[in-house]
Amino acid sequence: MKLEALIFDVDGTLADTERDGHRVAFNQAFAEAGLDWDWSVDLYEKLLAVTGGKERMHYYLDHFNQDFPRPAALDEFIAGLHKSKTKHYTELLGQGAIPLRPGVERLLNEAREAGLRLAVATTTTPANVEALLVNTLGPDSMGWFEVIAAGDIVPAKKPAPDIYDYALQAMKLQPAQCLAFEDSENGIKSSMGAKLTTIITINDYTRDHDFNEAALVLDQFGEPGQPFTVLQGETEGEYLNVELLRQIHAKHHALKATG
Ligand code: XBP
Ligand code: MG
Repeated sequence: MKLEALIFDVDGTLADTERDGHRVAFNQAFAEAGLDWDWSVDLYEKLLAVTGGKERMHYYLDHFNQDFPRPAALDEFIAGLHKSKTKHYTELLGQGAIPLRPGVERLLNEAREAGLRLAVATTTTPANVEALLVNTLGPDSMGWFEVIAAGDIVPAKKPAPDIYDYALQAMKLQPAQCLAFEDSENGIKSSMGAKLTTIITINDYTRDHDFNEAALVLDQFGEPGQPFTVLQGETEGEYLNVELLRQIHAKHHALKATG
């Protein structure tokens, strides 16, 4: 089967958004609401076990702040905080706080030139995807992606496969026609659940995650003169480009066919 499309996770994969973006915005929303909740870099690593900002706040209360007197309408309270967090997050990105990771812009451009179809599959809120893309790649970049599957569009967030299944269905593609790009264990559980060959680029929060099922684990996409380091699997080349992606895709499917 021919490689037709690339499906990208956003947070951690396209950009290192968690520590200096989402985490900071959560803390700004908490302070603005008069709460003394403070999500440190270390605590946030534990909280990342749960995807989705609203879900993450529930998890925080259940496991790390059980004494907090919960309002009767807890879901509405959390939804209000989350709305404020999204406002702070998109403002941060509007200030150019978070760049794309190395090789991301180049690879997206090369893929477009080669006629590969592009999609996003993420648990983050749609406004956050737009803020990242528009502020790093320009106002037209939302249109580069045929499908932006994001946030509450499916009720079951990663590690459930639903968000990838949604993107595949919207593009009318089989998983074997695509490659997925992820950075985390919840992410690869989701993409592999949707039967997608997955390439991982790790970051500081995810370097110790289990990526056993990945086709390849790299430290970054890489750039000419700034090669990636291969952490798991085998590949040629120094940076991800369309030719290398086609090779990885073909090799993986040949391996699968021989069992
Ligand atoms: C990303 C997430 C998101 C962001 C916060 O995970 O879990 O929840 O941390 O975004 P992935 P929201 O990269 O696996 O998609 O607050 O908008 O949910
Ligand atoms: Mg991610």
